[in-house]
Amino acid sequence: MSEAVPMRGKFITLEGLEGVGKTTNRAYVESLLDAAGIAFVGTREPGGTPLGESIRNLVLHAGGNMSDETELLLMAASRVEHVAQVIEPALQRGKWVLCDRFLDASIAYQGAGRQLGVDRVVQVHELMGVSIEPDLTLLLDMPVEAGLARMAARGKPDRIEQEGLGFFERARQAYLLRAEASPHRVTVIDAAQTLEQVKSDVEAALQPLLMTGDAN
Ligand code: T5A
Repeated sequence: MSEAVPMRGKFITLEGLEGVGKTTNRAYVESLLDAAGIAFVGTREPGGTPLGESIRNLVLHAGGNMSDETELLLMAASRVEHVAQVIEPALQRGKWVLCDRFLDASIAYQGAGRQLGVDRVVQVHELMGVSIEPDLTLLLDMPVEAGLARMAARGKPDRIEQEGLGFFERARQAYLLRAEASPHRVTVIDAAQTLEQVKSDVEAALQPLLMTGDAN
């Protein structure tokens, strides 16, 4: 007798600029999934696999110049490994995947921030066969300067955090355009509110998925 195929898991991503609270709210979403008895994998980009973590180190901390195109290809290479080795297998086993940043980040940072163009970013991923789309994206949004101020207390900025305001403003607008184009997938959350209010909005955004999802 053949084994029953598990219901495919749900794919949730957290997006937004530096300091908006992705890491803080990822921990909160994990606690909600735990409370609901849902088996999940928590992960991040760039990274999520041994090779991806090496790429993360390279792309965020490499000295000298790196071309914008190389930066895009490194982000995409990390993602290809991540989808093949972690995300897709987990979803197929019925686990949920909670990911700190995904393709929207490349569209915002490399497509708009670096001005490589959204189409080029999408094309690179299509060429590499990355077609998976999140079921829910929580876009934490707040004015750029306020987010950067939160990060300032944390010490030495990485290579991308050293960019100027114009870079982050372009990335923010690209994120908001993504949300406008896909309201069924992307929920924008005002990250400038108190943490309690942000968590409450995060929980409300997650509710519909929790109700339709299969607790494993
Ligand atoms: N990148 C990534 C690309 O360019 N292209 C890509 O395709 C991908 C995938 C990754 C870098 O790589 C770039 C983007 C990034 O530059 P990262 O570590 O994932 O780096 O991203 P960061 O944004 O740098 O992540 P951080 O952990 O640094 O920021 P978070 O997670 O948004 O913020 P968090 O949760 O650490 O909070 C920051 C501070 O604010 C406080 C927290 O306690 C913390 O001190 N805080 C609040 N304070 C008041 N009120 C609230 N509501 C608060 N929420 C959090």
